[in-house]
Amino acid sequence: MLTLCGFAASNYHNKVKLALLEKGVAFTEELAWVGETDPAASPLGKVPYLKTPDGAMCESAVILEYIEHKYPQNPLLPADPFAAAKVRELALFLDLHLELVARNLYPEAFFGAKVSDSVKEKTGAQLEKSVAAFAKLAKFSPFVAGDAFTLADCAAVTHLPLVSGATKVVYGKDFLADLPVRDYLKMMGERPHMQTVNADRKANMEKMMARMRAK
Ligand SMILES: N[C@@H](CCC(=O)N[C@@H](CS)C(=O)NCC(=O)O)C(=O)O
Repeated sequence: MLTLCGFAASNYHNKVKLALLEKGVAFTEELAWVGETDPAASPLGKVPYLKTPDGAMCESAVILEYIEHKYPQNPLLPADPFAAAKVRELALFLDLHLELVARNLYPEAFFGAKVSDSVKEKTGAQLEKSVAAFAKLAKFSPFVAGDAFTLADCAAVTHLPLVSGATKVVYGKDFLADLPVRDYLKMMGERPHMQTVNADRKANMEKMMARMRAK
């Protein structure tokens, strides 16, 4: 049995959770807040991490690859190696060039802290380039990598709302406004497993905010 460790307000946790649900792989969840993680499983203290009968691993992209290899049912990657590489390319873009960059804005956008003007400037310039590049790769036809639900959707549906939200709050402009992201998220939000992920996210977000207020 697999155990997904982390917390449901985390976009990376939900990226993996959605993949497990869509593939129909049995798993349990174990609550691990930042600061309360298992250092042997996640040496950087990040979530999510996955406990398996063979041992634990961290990094959501690696976890998705493991799940895909181990449980081939309901594949989240095309069989053709080139098509699969294009899906991975998009998933990596979403993690590395969009989410990780936008993350610099989260303290101000979501947690009531301040981000310096120089960080805002650098992040804004980087995001403009990243979004333009992402627009060239993304298909939204109707899924982010084409006509099938893939692991790139697991990243897109969990990261894009944060990129939109953070840029809207910090710059007064949604950097993804020219892409069909709203329609895409609406369509994805109709998937039953996404509804589970979103309901758990909202409930956990309240707990996380209460924890932060108590500190
Ligand atoms: N590259 C990591 C990123 C995971 C990540 O940044 N998770 C956040 C929560 S959404 C976290 O654990 N932050 C705490 C930290 O970075 O110390 C992955 O793909 O799993």
